[in-house]
Formats: sequence, C-alpha cells, structure tokens
Amino acid sequence: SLHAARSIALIGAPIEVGTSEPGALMGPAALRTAGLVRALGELGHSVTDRGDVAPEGPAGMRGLDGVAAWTRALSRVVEGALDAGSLPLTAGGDHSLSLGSVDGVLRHCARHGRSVFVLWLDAHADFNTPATSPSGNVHGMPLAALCGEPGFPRLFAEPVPQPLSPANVHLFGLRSIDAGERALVTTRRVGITDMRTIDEFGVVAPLRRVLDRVAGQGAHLHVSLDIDFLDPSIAPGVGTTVPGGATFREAHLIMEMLHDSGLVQSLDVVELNPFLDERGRSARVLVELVASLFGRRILDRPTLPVEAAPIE
Ligand code: NNH
Ligand code: MN
Ligand code: MN
Ligand code: MN
Repeated sequence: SLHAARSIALIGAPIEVGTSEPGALMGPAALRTAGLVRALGELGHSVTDRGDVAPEGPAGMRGLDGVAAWTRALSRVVEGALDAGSLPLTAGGDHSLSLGSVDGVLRHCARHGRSVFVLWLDAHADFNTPATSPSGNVHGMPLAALCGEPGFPRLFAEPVPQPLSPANVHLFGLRSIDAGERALVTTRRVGITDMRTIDEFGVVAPLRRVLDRVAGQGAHLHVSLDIDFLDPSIAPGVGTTVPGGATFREAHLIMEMLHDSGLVQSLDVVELNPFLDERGRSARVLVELVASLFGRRILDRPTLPVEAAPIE
C-alpha cells in the first residue's frame, strides 16, 4: 500500500458510564470478534492488543465522576503508546472515552511542540457542558471539556495540558445538535461539515480542505469515529441512531482519503452497542472501515484522473 507499515496499539475502553443506554461496554469485545486485529495484521501492520484498560478509581458510577476514573487511565495508556512510536486505536465504549484518548494525545504532542487537530466523525457535536446538556450524558460533552470550557469538575490529571483549540476541531457529519451547544460551537468557531454540506458537495471537497489545513499546520491528526456518523440502515448497533447519516460508500471514501493523506496518528472507534446490533453487522462495518483507513484498497495504486484511466 501507499504508506509504511505501522505499529498499532489496540486499546479496549469498555466504558458506558457516559451514556444512559447500557451495552456499549461490549463494544471492544465485538470489534475483536469481528476480526479487527486480523484485518489490520493482514495489511502488514504489527498490531498489539493491549487488552481492556481498567479505570483508576470509582468507575461504577455514571456521570462525570465515573468518567474521570477512565479518563486518567486511558490518557496514560494512549500517551505511552505514542511515546513508544505506536498508533493508538482506542476501541469503545461510549464517546466519553475521547476525554482520555485526546488528553493523552495533547500531552504527547505538548512535549514535542506539536499542535493537535481533531476530526470528529459524528451525527452529534458532543460540545455540551454540564450547563447546556439536556440529558446529562457525558458522551455528549467530551469536546467542550477538551477545549477548556468552564463548568466541568476535575477530569484530567495534573498538570492539566494546554486545552485543545476549538479552531483545530472539525465536526464532520453533523445532523443533531442541542440549542446550547449550537451557540457554543458558533462562538468558539469550531469547524463544521454538516450533512447538508455533504448532500450538496459530497465528502471529497470538504475533507480535502480539512486535510490540507492539517498538513499545512504539520499537526498531529486524531480521528474520532462515532458509529452514529453512519446511517442507521448500515449500522444499527448504537444507542443514539439519527436518520440521514453517511452511506457506506461515503464513509469508505473518507477512510481511503484519510489513509492516502498519511496524516492520521491516532484513532477512536466509539459507541458500538453490540446489544442493539443485528447479527454483528455494525461491528463488521466498522472493521471494514478501519481496515480501509489503514490501507485496504482495491488496486495498489492511487486513483487516476478519469481521462487517463485505462479501460481494461
Ligand atoms: N447531544 C445529545 C446529548 O448531549 C446526544 C449525544 N449523544 C451522542 N453523541 N451519541 O455522539 O445528550
Ligand atoms: Mn509522536
Ligand atoms: Mn459522539
Ligand atoms: Mn453521536
């Protein structure tokens, strides 16, 4: 394939204290059952399954206190994987796990003087604070906390790293947003490609612009893939389905473009709820998409311009 083999650290994050719908804690097991490690190994990568992370502290309780116990543990493992030259793939688990994975990325990059850019593939903005959240579910809040919005209790270990810049966050696939977070993402100037934009222009032009920006900045690109980014008809195994999501072909092309960019340095795969899935369909779709992001392709060559492409 186009890029060198990577050392990938698979980090299980069976966390569901950030959501009110039980079942996401089975996500890492379902992704393993669907063949995630084998698929990446077949592409020539060396994959180390680091097992499931254990929370540090009282993790049983729902809400921010339970999430904090996971955040510190996950941050440490993700930062350590990056320090060792590996690409951390954090498999969830609900989206509150990104508090830990992105915190680990921020710490690693701070030590290397590198900026961080987060591409958030999701039906939702996940930019609520405890004050704006209509549900109180922490999986709807990670970006606000990572961007340093006030109103959160202590989630991150001391010393707290420089927060993520909202200008270096891009929401892709947005189609469900709460009133308070809409106001917040607008004033903070978060980048957004919503489904309306995708309907009008497709995924290629908007994603190309994002990737050009990341490359221009020389930033570390962290991708956070929430399975509800996909249309529920292809991925029903999620607690918060929203109609009108990305098709398989759109998502697949995004993964191929991300691979070809060579920019992705860390990845979350979140919100798979196997209890709500139909015969493993959603887990298999996710494995196929992740394999495409790591180099699975039809032909071992870049796409040719249409007029130059051979007919046979
Ligand atoms: N915005 C809603 C909330 O904060 C839903 C969040 N749910 C998600 N986010 N699945 O990706 O409660
Ligand atoms: Mn690095
Ligand atoms: Mn999400
Ligand atoms: Mn979502």
